[in-house]
Amino acid sequence: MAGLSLVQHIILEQRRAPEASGEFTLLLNDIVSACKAIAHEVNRGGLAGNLGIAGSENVQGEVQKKLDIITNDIFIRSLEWTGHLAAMASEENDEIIPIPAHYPRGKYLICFDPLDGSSNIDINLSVGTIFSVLRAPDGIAEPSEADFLQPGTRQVCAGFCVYGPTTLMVLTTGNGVNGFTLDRDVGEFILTHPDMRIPEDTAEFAVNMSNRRFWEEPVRRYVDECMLGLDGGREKNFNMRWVASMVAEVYRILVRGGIFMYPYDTKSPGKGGKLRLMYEANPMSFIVEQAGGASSTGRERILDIRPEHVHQRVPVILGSKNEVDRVVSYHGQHRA
Ligand code: P6P
Repeated sequence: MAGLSLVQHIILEQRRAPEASGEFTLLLNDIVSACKAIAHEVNRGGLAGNLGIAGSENVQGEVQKKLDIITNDIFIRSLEWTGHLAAMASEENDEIIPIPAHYPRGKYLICFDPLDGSSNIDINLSVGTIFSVLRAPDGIAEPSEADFLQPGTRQVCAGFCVYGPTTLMVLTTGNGVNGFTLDRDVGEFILTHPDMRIPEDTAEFAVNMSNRRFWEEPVRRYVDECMLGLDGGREKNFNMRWVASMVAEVYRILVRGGIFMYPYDTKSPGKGGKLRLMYEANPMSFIVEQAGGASSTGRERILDIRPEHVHQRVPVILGSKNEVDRVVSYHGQHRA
């Protein structure tokens, strides 16, 4: 019920799972603490000298912002000592992050993007943290990359924190999706958006139109029809949004519906897409499906993909079910 703190909500959920050991609850609490610390650094911005580039590149070959590094360190330091994780994987780290030998290990793995949309930092637009929790294989003291390569259907939890006008945590553990707003006066996330549901229909699409010439035909057809609306055979006119921050786009879709696309494009053909499967597409797909939406590459359900490496990229088409289904049907027709 609305007004519960996130911790209270997690504990009540734990009580519904009689086999729960409580370790997962403690891990979630540690993730929440990390996101609170990140929210503080993001909101400090220029006051703490946190803006601008760090003068380095990450494994993706992307220029790192100072806050990319700061938030990555916060997430790792907040979780490595807790004894709930067997290893971590971060967008900012090429290799799997082991738990230091002097800390106990736990039974979970976490994949995370510490600051998604960080190109928005210097222009004061919303950014966020995305995380995905998997079970570590039993009896593995030092998990390797291969132990992370589980399909998205094996996630035990997925969530994101969006640092915007308010700081909001969205969470699913497989029993629906709940949104929590950070009450800075008491330092707690409070349940403000219980049981979030995505409307099956929408009149709002989100895509980076500057890539149109690089898309495959089914995506071009779908977007062109949205642009034409009633003049192009669709039953309504459409509106468009593009924030260049996936957390902000997905949150908007959870609140009022919509379709978000970062489809395959020939701009970087070898990459297989822009967004990363393990710590962007999979957690967001778990959340979207739990809220009644759909998430596909255009050719397959994202949660069914068997990962090949931890930084793998995939095309992403997610949001209101009937619109995602339409894009998928166009891919099928195009193949025929
Ligand atoms: P573009 C942010 O870098 C991100 O990974 C997503 O959050 C966002 O949706 C997308 O890339 C923006 O990409 O090419 O429009 O800058």
